[in-house]
Amino acid sequence: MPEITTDSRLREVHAHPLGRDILDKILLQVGLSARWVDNPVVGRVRLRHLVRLSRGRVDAAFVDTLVRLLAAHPDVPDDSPGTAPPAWWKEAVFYQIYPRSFSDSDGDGIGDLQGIVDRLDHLQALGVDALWLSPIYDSPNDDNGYDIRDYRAIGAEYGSMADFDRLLAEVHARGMRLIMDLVVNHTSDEHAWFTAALAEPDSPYRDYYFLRPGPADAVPNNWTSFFSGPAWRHFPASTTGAGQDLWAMHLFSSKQMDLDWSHEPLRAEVVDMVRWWLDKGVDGFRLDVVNYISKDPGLPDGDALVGELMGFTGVEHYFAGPRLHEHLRQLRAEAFEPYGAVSVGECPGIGSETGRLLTGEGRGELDMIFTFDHLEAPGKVRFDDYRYRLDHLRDHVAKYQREWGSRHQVALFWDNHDNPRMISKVDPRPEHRVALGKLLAAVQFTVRGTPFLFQGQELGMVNQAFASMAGLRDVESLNKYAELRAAGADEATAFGQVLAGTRDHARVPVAWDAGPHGGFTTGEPWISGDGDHETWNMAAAWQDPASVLTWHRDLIALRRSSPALLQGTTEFLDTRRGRWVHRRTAPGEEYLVVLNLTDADQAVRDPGPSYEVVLDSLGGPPDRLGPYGARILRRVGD
Ligand code: TEU
Repeated sequence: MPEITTDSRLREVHAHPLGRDILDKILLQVGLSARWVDNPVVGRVRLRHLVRLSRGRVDAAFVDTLVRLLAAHPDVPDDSPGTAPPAWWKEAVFYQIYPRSFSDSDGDGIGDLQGIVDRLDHLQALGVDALWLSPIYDSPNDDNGYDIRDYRAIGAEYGSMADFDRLLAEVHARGMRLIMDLVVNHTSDEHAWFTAALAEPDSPYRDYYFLRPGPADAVPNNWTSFFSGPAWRHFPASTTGAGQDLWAMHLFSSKQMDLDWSHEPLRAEVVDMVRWWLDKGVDGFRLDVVNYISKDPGLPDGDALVGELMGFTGVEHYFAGPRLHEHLRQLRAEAFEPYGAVSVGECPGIGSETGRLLTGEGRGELDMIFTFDHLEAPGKVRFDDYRYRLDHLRDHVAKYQREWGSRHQVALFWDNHDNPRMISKVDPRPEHRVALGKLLAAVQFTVRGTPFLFQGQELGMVNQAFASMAGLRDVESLNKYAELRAAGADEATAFGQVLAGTRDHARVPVAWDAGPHGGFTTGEPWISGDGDHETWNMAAAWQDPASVLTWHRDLIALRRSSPALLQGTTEFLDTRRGRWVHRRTAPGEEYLVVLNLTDADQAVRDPGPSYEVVLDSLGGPPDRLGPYGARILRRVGD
C-alpha cells in the first residue's frame, strides 16, 4: 500500500482500505453516493488542495489527521478464499437477550437469569443455536449494566452466580451455546479500580484510566460524549486523595470511565477476567465498542469538521486507534484462542475494508464484527424522524455479500438494544407489520452470514408509543432531552426528537402472553410498553401458523437444512428501486429470494415451473408480490 501524504490524490486515499472506509462514511453522513469519488475530476484532487478548494471547511488539521490515521493502518485485507474448516459460529443463529426486559421470575419487575431458564424451551423451539446476554454483571445500572462495577459478580437483580451456572448448564444441555457481553472500553466509576485510582495518587490503578490533573475550567480536550456533553468529568480536589483537581475521560455516560489500554497491567487484568469466565464454560463474548479501546497518544483535540460530520468531536482519535490490531491480537492469543472461544466485536464507525482487517481468517483478531452503516439512511442519524428505505439495506447487504468472501464472516443484525425497531423505521403502519417482520427475516436468514436475532424480533415487536419522557429510562435519551431543552427546544419538540431515536423502543419487556404486562412480570415492570401484548404475544404467535414467529421458526429450520443458504454463493439478480431478488447456490441446490421493498403490489418475474415455492409471506400468483411481500423458492427442475 503506497504511503499516503498530503500530496496524495483522493483516488489514492480511496484505494487505501481505511481511506476508502473514511471517505465512504463521510459521503454516507452527508447523503452523497460513494460513487462520488469515482468521478475522475474528484479523484485527481490532492489532499493538500482540499483546504483551498473547500474554502477552509476542510482544514490542515483534518488532512494531517487523515494522513496519520492511514499511516497507522497500512495493512490490506486478504480476500483469498478461506481455508479454515466451517466453524460453529458461521452456521449458528444467535439470539440477543437484554436480560432486564426478557423474563422476570421473582416479581421485582426486572428480568432475571431464572426467567431466561424458564424461556429456554421457547428459544429451542424457535431453533436458535446460541444466546448473547447483554451485561448481567454487578452494576449501578447507569447504562443498564454497560457500566460494570465487578466483572466477576452477577448483578443481584439478575440472581446469583449459582443461577448463572445453572443457566449455562441448561443452555449446554440443550446443545446451545452462550456468549457474554465484554465491556472493557470502560468501567463504572464505582468499580474498585476507579475508586482506588481517584483516592490514592500513587495507586497502581491510576494508570488504568485517563486521569488528568487540572482545574474545572481547563478540560483536557474538546472530545464530546456519545451521551451528550464533554467526554470528561471533573473531580474537585476535595474528592480526590491527592487534594488535586482531576479530570477523567468518559466517551459514554459520566459514570462510565474509559480504560487506558496502552497500560499493560490493565490489558493483563482483562485477559485474566476473560479466562475466568471461559474457565466457567462460556462460549465466547460480544465485545462492546471494542474498536474504541486504542486512543491516539496525547489525546489531541478533535477536528471541528469531523465533529460536525460525525456528530461527535474527537471520534477520529479513537474509532480505529494506532494499537487497535495489536491489542486485539493479544486478547485473542492470550484469552480467546486457547479456549476456542468466539469473539464478535461491536465496531461503530468501522466500514467494510477495516472490518475485513479486524475479522479476516488468519489475522488473529476477531471472528466477526457488528458494523452499523446499514442502520440509517444516507444523511440521516438515529434521532431523525424519517422513513427508512429498504433499498439502502439492499445496497448495503449486497456490498458486504460482494466484498466479504469465505475468509470473512458477516454478522447480520437489524434490531438490537441500541436502536428503534427496524419494522417501525421502514413503515409504522400496523397493516404492514407482519409482512415487514417476515421480509426482514427473509433477508436475515437467506443471505450469507451469521444472523443475530434480537429478542422480540421473532414476534414482530415495534416501536412504542411512549406518551412522555416519564416513560423513558435510557441514560442516552434522558441526557439528550436535557441537552435539547438547554439549547432552547420546547418540551414537545425535544421529546419528539428523542422519541424518534430512543433506545427504549427496543428495551420494553417481551410479551409472553395476553396477561398483565404480557406475562413478563407479576410485579411492576421497570419500563412499560404501550400495551399491545393482548394481541401481540409469544403464546398467541405460537398458535398462529401465519405469525412472524412461525415464519422465523420455519426460516431458521430451512437455513439449517441448506448448504446453499449456509455457505453457498450469493448473486443479486434484481436491485432496481423497490426490488430485491437474490439467488443462493451450492452443488445441487438453488434458492431464489424475491422481495417487494414497497408498500404497493408489484409485478415480478414468474420464475417458471423449475421452481417451487417454499415460503411465501402473502401468497398470490407467481408473477405478482403484495406489499412488502417475501417469497422463497427452491429449484426443482432443469
Ligand atoms: O453501544 C455503543 C454504540 O455504538 C451505541 O451506544 C451508540 O454509540 C449510541 O447509541 C450513540 O449512537 C455500546 C452498547 O451496545 C450500548 O448499549 C452502551 O450504551 C454503549 O456501548 C456504552 O457501553
